Amino acid sequence: MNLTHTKIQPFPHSPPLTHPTFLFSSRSLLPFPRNLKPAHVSPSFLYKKHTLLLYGCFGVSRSRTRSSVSEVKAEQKQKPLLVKRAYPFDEIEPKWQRYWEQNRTFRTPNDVDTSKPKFYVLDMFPYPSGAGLHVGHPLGYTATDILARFKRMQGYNVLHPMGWDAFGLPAEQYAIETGTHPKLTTLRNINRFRSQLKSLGFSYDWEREISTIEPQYYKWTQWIFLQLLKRGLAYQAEVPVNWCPALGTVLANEEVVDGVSERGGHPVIRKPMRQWMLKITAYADRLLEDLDELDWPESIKEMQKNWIGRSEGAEVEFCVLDSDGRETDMKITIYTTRPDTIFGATYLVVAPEYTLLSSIVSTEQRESVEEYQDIASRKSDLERTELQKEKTGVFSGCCAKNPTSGEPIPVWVADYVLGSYGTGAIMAVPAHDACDHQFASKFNIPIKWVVTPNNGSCFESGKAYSGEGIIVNSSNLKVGLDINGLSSKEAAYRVIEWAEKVGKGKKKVNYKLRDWLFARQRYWGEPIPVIFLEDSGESLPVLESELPLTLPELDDFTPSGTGEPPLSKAVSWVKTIDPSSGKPATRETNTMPQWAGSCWYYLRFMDPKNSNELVDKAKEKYWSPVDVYVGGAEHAVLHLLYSRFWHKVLYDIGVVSTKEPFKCVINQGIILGEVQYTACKDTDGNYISADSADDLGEYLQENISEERVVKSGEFFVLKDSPNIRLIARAHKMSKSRGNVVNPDDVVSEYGADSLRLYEMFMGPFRDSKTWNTSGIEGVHRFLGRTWRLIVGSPLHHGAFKDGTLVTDEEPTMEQLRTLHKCIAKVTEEIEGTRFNTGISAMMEFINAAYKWDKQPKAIIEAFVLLLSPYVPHMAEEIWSRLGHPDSIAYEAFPKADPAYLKESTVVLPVQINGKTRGTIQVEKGCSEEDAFTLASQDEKLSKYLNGKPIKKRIFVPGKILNVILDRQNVKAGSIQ
Ligand code: ANZ
Repeated sequence: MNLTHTKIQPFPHSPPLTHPTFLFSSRSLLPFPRNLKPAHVSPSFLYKKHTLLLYGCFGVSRSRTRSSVSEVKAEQKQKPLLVKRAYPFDEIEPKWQRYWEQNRTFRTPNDVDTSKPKFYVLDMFPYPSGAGLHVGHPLGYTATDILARFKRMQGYNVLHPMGWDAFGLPAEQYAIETGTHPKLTTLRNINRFRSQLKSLGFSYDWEREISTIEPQYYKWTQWIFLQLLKRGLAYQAEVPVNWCPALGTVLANEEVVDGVSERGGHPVIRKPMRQWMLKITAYADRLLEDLDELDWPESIKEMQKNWIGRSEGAEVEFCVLDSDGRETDMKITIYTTRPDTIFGATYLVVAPEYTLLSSIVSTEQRESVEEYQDIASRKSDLERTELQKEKTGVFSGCCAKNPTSGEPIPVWVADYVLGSYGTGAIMAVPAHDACDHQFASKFNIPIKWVVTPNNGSCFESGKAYSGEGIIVNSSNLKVGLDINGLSSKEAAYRVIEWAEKVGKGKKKVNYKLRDWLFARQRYWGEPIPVIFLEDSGESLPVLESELPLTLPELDDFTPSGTGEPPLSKAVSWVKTIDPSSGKPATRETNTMPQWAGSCWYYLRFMDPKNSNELVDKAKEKYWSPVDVYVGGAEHAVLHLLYSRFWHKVLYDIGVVSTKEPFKCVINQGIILGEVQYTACKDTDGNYISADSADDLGEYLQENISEERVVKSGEFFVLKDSPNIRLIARAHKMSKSRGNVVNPDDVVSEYGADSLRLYEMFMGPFRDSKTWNTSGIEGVHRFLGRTWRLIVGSPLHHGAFKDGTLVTDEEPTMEQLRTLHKCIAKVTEEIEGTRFNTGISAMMEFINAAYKWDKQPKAIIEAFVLLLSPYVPHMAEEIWSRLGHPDSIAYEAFPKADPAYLKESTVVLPVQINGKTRGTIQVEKGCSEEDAFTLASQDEKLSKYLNGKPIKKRIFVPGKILNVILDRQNVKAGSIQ
């Protein structure tokens, strides 16, 4: 059992959970070759496995932890409400939302004053799923909203839009099941999402709302496709897809689990089909190089680098031998990153789909090879390349010649080599590669050591040594190559030089990045604007003037059963005429993948209604790039890589002015469900402590209700058996676990401001955190306290007062200092996106203010301004009660005055005749005379000074006061 110890301080003194550790297995991102690296972790996989396991826990009130707010509600029907409405959020929130809407408060005008600085802050726009908003959504959205509001108050022109990534599979699947048009389902979901977002008070400019399914939007998605086509960056190719014969449809990778369809469990095979591809590989180097200048999380940059997977090596030709061992004209070209090991290549492997395979395979071996190819076609690349999987393969019946050693070596067919990487063929060096070693050991192929470790250590028998070192057993004077004694690096260089000289190979850079498969056999996507002439089959682009090419209406969304996309059923739409030749033609029936619309939406927000251009040049120049882009880590690779690719193409054709679309990307952590407790039991049903369960080998688990749990030190234990430690676990929220928290419920019970503030206070923005009902009660109480401080306590019958309690008094020095300290901290923390610690500073302010007998208006006003990006409804309400007729949204954010930040007094050591006799507290600019007077009045020091003749005073301002007494005139012993 893998348990993680996490020390966490309880809420609310400090934000909970700082560095959680997740349990996940790694898997490769791409169909990788053999050297799977641990960094290759699929982000989506991370999310699937999101479970947080801990002994110690955080912020969990013993009395209240429930799996959902609805459950809390159900319980509250039986018992009186624990938390009363701390302030009238249910009245003020809808009131201010209406105000903002009616006054178009957050509209960013088309003609902004471009002499002012700009701030473009963007959320990754959501797919409007049928489930509505999840509490995970407001986490990122609140953060961007705080930034947007903060920057507006600092005088920036802010662009803060929202839209919908609205094409997608679920709506189409729902359409197949129910016959409801995907557009209807999608629009319904959009409406729900929009009203949920509005209920949270986000300051989006709703007049810029866009949706990828609107023809006026996808007109430009299609236009970009035509530009790619024009430049040879879109092309057609036969590509293997996941074909499910039983369902008669092509499936997306995520719809295939362990070789069968996710729905129905039918076998899925890989079948070549005509597809549209985008040549992202042409941009591989630029996508890699330009990463360096981005202010993105290092982890994302690393994932993108791994995904692009640049490797330097060589291609070398191995000559195929006939059955008599004579050289033929056929060559097998391999790709290797270790040319230094070439003398150790004791066999070749070609992928089952290697194009030349059928021409080299011997008659005797043909049947077994074909059988093997068939089995391999049913496996995913991932299954094939798993390091732990036992290697399989068949002999092709033919041999090739190692060009360096001159020895004949067998050619095998094995699925651990992929047809899609390098050349689809490798030289296998079993002494120095783990996969080759496993394979050679299984099939009794010779293993030849050609690299010795630099440290002189011996090889571990039964294992490959894959490191670099000094070359041995690598000389053949007949071919003019001797690399013995060289380092791996020098040897690799020498081998490439030799291969180039004798015409048997060359240096080669390879990328793992593949061209982007851009066609889907689906209805609910953007039509690809291409037609095919009926007579010649030639493909032609639809004229730009004919865009948008709209999606035809369809009643039957079921797959055709032949692999033809559903759009082929729209017969009258499919049949068309080529406008330039007048010849009959048919339309492309594949549609674009969901990634297409999200590749460039950030540009459209700059100019959403433009019908002549994708985006107006001047507007693009002003608003680009996006300054802060916030979203989930699951988009670390695909979305962010695809949009960078399109952006670079648009840059090359002069549509955009920056090389990169997103200056700064931030991933918010995910929110896990409430903590659940489990006890371990032995097979007789006795409880055993979680820390000793592993020793048992086999044990049972039982869920424990929170009432039976108590915290003991860092751990959770059974209340009635404190020696039994429990496992405390937080899982990803999911319907099946019943731990989903619905934001609507939280808003109706505590208000949107409480939800916003809680999500920001849960912990560091980028970390994952667990939901905790008592935590939201905590922030709600804080808001209630704030309200009571400024407005006053509720009247005895529960109603809330009008007006405020502030006074017109001049603030005291202490009040000014407290305020300016808070301003400085809140400003610094918003700028550093450390929202949780900014909130702590505001909580400290309120604690301090409760000790004052008067609340001067000047102080409270500034505080309300600080609060407003976080809890805008409450801030607007108090602001208007303070006598301001306009919204708080464009008021200047307070600036901390350094004069109030400095500590004003210093502790000054006082020496008498060179000996420190005490200290005095003085104002910073205090004069020598004042310091001396204070010292003479000090109880301790006075007895040394009073009435004594003074010879000299040495005063260093702020540092020391030294008094030298006139010893001749002092009676002996009087001052010792
Ligand atoms: C011989 C060798 C010896 C290799 C050795 C490695 C270690 P990266 O760095 O990922 O580019 N390879 C090449 N093409 C492959 C394919 N289509 N399927 C599976 N494996 C393939 O990896 C390049 C290395 O992966 C190449 O270097 C090749 O094995 C293997 F001690 O060649 B090497």
